[in-house]
Amino acid sequence: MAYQTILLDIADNVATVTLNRPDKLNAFSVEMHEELRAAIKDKKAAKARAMVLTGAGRAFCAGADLGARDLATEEKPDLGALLEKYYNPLIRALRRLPMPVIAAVNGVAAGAGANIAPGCVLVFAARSASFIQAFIRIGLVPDAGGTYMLPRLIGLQRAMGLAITGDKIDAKTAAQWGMIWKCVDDDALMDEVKEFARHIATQPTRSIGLIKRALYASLGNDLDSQLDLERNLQRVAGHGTDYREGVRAFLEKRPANFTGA
Ligand code: T3D
Repeated sequence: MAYQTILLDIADNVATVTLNRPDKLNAFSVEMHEELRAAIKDKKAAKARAMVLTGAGRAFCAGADLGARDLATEEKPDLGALLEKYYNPLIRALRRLPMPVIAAVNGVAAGAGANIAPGCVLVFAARSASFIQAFIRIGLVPDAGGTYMLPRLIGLQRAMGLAITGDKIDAKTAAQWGMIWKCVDDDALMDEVKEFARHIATQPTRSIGLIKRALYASLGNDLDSQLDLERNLQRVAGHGTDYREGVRAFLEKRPANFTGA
C-alpha cells in the first residue's frame, strides 16, 4: 500500500512507522488514522518482531488535526464518535499487538499525541521533546487512554495537574516522573531506539507479548487473579520453542538463538 501521511520501513525485523505530516506537527487527519491502522495490520509489518513509532520533522504528534472540523457549521460535533472510530481502536491495537511497539518521541507530543506515546510498551524521548495534555486548552478532556495511563504511570496528583493546567513537561521530567522509559540526547534518539528495537527483535517475541498481557492486566487485577493469569501465561510460554532454546543455551553456555515462537 502506498501511504500519503505515514512512512513504513521494515528492516532487521523492525517495522518503523513515521507519522508524516510535519507541516501540521503530525496532527491526526482521518487519512493518517486509516493509514496507521493499515500499517499496524500490514502483513509484512506483522512479521517483524518489534515496531518503532516516531514522527517526521520537529514534532512527534500534535493530536487531532484541529483544522479538519468546521465548527461554524457543526452545531453539536460528536467527538465521542471520533474517539470510538479512530482513537480507541488505535490504543487497543497498540496494546493488543503481540510485538512490542516502542515510541521514539522526537519532539513535541500534544493532545492525543501525548497519550499515544504511553500507549506503546516503552517510550524513549529526545531531550528537547515535550509532553502537553493540550486538551484543556481547547475545552476538552484527555483522551487516547490518557486518563487511564497517566495516573497509573505518574500518580493522581501529577496526572491531575497536567490535565487541568495543560502545562508542558520536558522529556527529562517525564523520565524522572516515570512517564517514559528514557530521555536521550536529540542526536542519539533514533540510533539508540533502532539499536534497542533490533535487539528486542532478537528476543523471545512471544514471551514479550505475554508479558504485555500480564503487566497491563495487573493494573486492574487483584493478586489472586494476577497469580491465576501468570499461571496461564507461563503455561503458554512453556510450550514455546524459545523456552526450550533458552534453557538449552543456558546449559550449553552459549547465546540463545530465539525465533520468537
Ligand atoms: O476537534 C477534534 O477533532 C477533537 C479532538 C480530540 C483529540 C485531541 O487530540 S485534542 C488536542 C488537539 N491538539 C492540540 O490542541 C495541540 C495544538 N497544537 C499546539 O498547541 C501547538 O501547535 C504545539 C504546542 C503542539 C506546538 O506549538 P509550536 O509553537 O511549536 O508550533 P505551532 O506554530 O503552534 O504549530 C506549527 C504548525 O502546526 C502550525 O501551522 P502553520 O501556522 O505553520 O500553518 C499549526 O497550526 C500546526 N498545528 C499544530 N498542531 C496542530 C496543527 N494543525 C492542526 N491541528 C493541530 N493539532
